[in-house]
Amino acid sequence: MKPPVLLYACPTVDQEAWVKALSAAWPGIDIRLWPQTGDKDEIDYAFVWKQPAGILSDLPNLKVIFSLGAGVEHVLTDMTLPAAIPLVRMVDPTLVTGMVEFVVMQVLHYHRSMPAYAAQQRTGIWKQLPQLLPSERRVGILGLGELGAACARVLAGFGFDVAGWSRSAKDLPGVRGYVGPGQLDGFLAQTDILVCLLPLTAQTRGILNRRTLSMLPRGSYLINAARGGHLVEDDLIPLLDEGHLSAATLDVFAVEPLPTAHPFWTHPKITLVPHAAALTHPGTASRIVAANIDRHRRGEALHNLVDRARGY
Ligand code: NDP
Ligand code: OXD
Repeated sequence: MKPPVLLYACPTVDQEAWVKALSAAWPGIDIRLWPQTGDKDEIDYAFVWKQPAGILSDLPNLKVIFSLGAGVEHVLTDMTLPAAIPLVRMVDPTLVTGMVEFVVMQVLHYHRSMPAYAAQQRTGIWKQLPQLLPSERRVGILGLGELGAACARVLAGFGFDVAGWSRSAKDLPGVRGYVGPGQLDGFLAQTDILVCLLPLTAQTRGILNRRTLSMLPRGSYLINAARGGHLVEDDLIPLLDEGHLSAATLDVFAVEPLPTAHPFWTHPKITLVPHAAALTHPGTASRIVAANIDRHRRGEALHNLVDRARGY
């Protein structure tokens, strides 16, 4: 069998590391770097991140689309995407570990009053603040999938009072489950630190807005490591300025890179990270893509298929 031909179409990602890793994962793979596609009839697979719209619609022998990321809204926004071609998202233990590290780091940062200590340091104040037990801090995670569930497990292991919200019911030890739109407000009302790890879909776009964030108890915290489209950006700063929210960590934004004049850059209660909560690692992820290509070529079922109707 001839080696697979893979179209690499990730214009905003450094291609050198990926070409090296994909070539190591599948020696002999024929990688075409978009826009240099060569003969389009030869392309079997596409590997994409924010690919320009339309570029996958005229590849007559395209068999599978692989997303570099766990989230796939960046692929699905292309209305010309061939409906019958399977779409596979990134599920990689390395990505999960990265997200767990990031979320736990931010939860601990707020739990242990680090913003308040930093403010005290700036003004030379020596004062010990009350130290809550983890069991006295309620962490609520929106989305209990690969990433949310892993974060929930580790936070529960620290002894936090953990709850999660998902579309279908879960049974995670030490994690109180809330399901569907009807239980969202109840979930929010009992959350001191809210972590968003939802996929961006028609149902979840704008879910972090003035109404929902106002349901959180006064003084709570927000960590958004999912997508910028989950947050109604104009609603956040008034809630921070009024003190309803104590602080927010934002890894993702409606427009990325975040425009230089955006008020989030300088707001004292916002910790800002450039979509780096969990980066897909070329080495491990390429092996996962290669294993899936292998499966497909053997006629076996693909792993991590996206349900296009659900949007994730
Ligand atoms: P999964 O698909 O594994 O999990 C998604 C979770 O969200 C599931 O528990 C699902 O519920 C729940 N969910 C989806 N829609 C709804 C809804 N309408 N109401 C309630 N719950 C809902 O995704 P991952 O955990 O792998 O990734 C989550 C997101 O994290 C990605 O889509 C991506 O946007 C973001 N991400 C961000 C990164 C970063 O660096 N900032 C890195 C990687 C991912 P159910 O289980 O019932 O289906
Ligand atoms: C992802 C991401 O979806 O990096 O994996 O945001």
